[in-house]
Amino acid sequence: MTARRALITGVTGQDGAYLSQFLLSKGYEVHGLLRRSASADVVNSRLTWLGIADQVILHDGNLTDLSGLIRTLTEIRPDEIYNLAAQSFVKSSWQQPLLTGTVTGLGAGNMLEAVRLVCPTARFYQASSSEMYGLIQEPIQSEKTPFYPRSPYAVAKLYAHWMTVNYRESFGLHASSGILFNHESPLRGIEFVTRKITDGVARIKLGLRNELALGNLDAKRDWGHARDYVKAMWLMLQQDKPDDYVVATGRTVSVREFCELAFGYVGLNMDDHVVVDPRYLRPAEVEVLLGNPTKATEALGWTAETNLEQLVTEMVEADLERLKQHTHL
Ligand code: NDP
Ligand code: GDR
Repeated sequence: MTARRALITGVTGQDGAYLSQFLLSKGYEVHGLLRRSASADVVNSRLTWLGIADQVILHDGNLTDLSGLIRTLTEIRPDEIYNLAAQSFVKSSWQQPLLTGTVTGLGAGNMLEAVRLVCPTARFYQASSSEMYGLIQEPIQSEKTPFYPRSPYAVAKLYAHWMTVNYRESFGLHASSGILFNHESPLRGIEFVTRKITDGVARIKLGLRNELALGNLDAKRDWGHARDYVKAMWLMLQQDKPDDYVVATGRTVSVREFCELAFGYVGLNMDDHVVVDPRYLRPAEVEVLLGNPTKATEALGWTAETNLEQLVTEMVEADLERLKQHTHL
């Protein structure tokens, strides 16, 4: 039997790397869309970190280039397509609102068009986000909770989400949307708050720095592990019918509590090191998110396997290790 083929956009990002690893373990032939960079040597560092860089087949491409997407799909003929590519940093979306709309919003539209034209029977996953709930309309958010986006990023994601629903309903595509709450890992981008904290904790512990500047310490998030969340993406595409699912842990904690856990793990007190810097505040904040993953649990058999304490431990240890290697401490 020939191996099933998957195409992942955003393959060089956090989720793209873990999803590649997961699909390879299932025997898939894994293809990834790679946007050209002048720093090609660092571009697939996450795949390298996981030891799978030579097993993923990379194709030059960009979500904003529809003709390129059509050619790539024609060449690969994938069975499953995971659209993970995006300008994904919420804070940057106020600086680059139209770029974010073009990539994160219209880019998903391009991908759906390409699928409709080239391989309409392929299964499609869209990386939707809990940010779409923004100014929350219910204390616990489920698939039925109304959306209220609070950033250009969230507005763009909402467009992509509804295009996915619309292409499913209009053209019968097997297109599913995963409304994923925050998920982190040692491969998280350094600008996101969890990784910024664990990297900061490791630097302070190793005596490389004494201070960590953060923004809103009261914001609360439902944080899980990326390795667990990519399994939910795959499970959605194994169902007979496409649908939308919330993927979350069902527990929310503040940035302050995340800091306490991370500093506490290495025997430090956050109050001795954390300072608030208004530069990291946002024009409009998402104060709290808390997801209800019941549908994913009942329909997909999915649950978060890693708790917050384990996640923090893994991230701090990985950053300590990385810094020790780089600084030869
Ligand atoms: P990352 O920011 O780590 O990865 C984003 C990926 O998109 C990178 O591979 C990046 O490439 C690629 N990319 C950016 N712009 C383009 C473009 N124009 N054309 C092609 N590729 C592009 O994100 P995550 O892995 O954390 O998240 C994956 C997806 O899930 C994103 O869509 C994100 O918005 C969404 N999401 C993430 C959540 C989370 O908590 N992590 C929660 C909910 C949704 P490069 O390496 O070249 O920059
Ligand atoms: P988020 O993640 O915006 O939820 O989007 P991020 O880690 O950037 O922020 C989480 C919360 O922490 C507060 N915060 C800070 N954030 C950053 N980045 N840096 C700081 O110094 C800082 N101090 C406090 C923020 O204000 C915010 O409230 C992530 C991304 O992965 C999106 O792509 C994804 O869709 C959502 O998660 C779900």
